[in-house]
Amino acid sequence: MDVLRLPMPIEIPATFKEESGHWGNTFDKIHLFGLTKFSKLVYLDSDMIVLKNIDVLFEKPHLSAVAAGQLEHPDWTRLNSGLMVIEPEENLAQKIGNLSSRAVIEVQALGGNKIGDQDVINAYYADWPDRKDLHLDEGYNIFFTDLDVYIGQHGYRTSDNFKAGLKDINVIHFVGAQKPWMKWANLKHLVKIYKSKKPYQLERKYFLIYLENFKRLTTFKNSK
Ligand SMILES: [Mn+2]
Repeated sequence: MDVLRLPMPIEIPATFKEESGHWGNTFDKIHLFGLTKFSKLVYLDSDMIVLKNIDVLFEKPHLSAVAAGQLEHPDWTRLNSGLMVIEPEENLAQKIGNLSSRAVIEVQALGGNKIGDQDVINAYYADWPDRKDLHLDEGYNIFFTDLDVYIGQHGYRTSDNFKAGLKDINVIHFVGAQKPWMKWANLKHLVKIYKSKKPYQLERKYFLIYLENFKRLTTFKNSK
């Protein structure tokens, strides 16, 4: 496995440094745009599971990504940086990083007090919402909390529940501050869905699939 050491970290804007919590750790993601060692990258967050072969993404143009959650929230038009097709360019990471002050203004205008890499990338690619040619199907970045509604109401399917004419769920994204690999995650998730009024059967099912695979991987590592 090839490990690339990061150059200088990209600093999170001081205005939001205290408030940004786990998002404050995401700014290094911007360095992906400068990895000119590669002509094209398909980036995936580590809080995702891939259910189907997604090699086809290497045929997609720079900044292909998903406006994740848009079918449920029509005003969510910006790209989600959990999965992105990137063609790195010299100095591009720096140029994007330089827009963090504009991102701060945009986030404040929307009443937010947290900032992440995604806000900066969206500030740089401000025309992305109108670039329909870059919008991947939502099946490439589905929030685990939306699984029940996407399968129940928006025409999606998983491979173990094959129905003709439906759209594939290729990648599930475990968004939020509570990640499945954290301590007490399983218990906390149970409590959360127990209190929730929403359907949660598939959300729970895939949360457990993540845990199972995670356990398998860590057992493998420890046995070596
Ligand atoms: Mn993520």
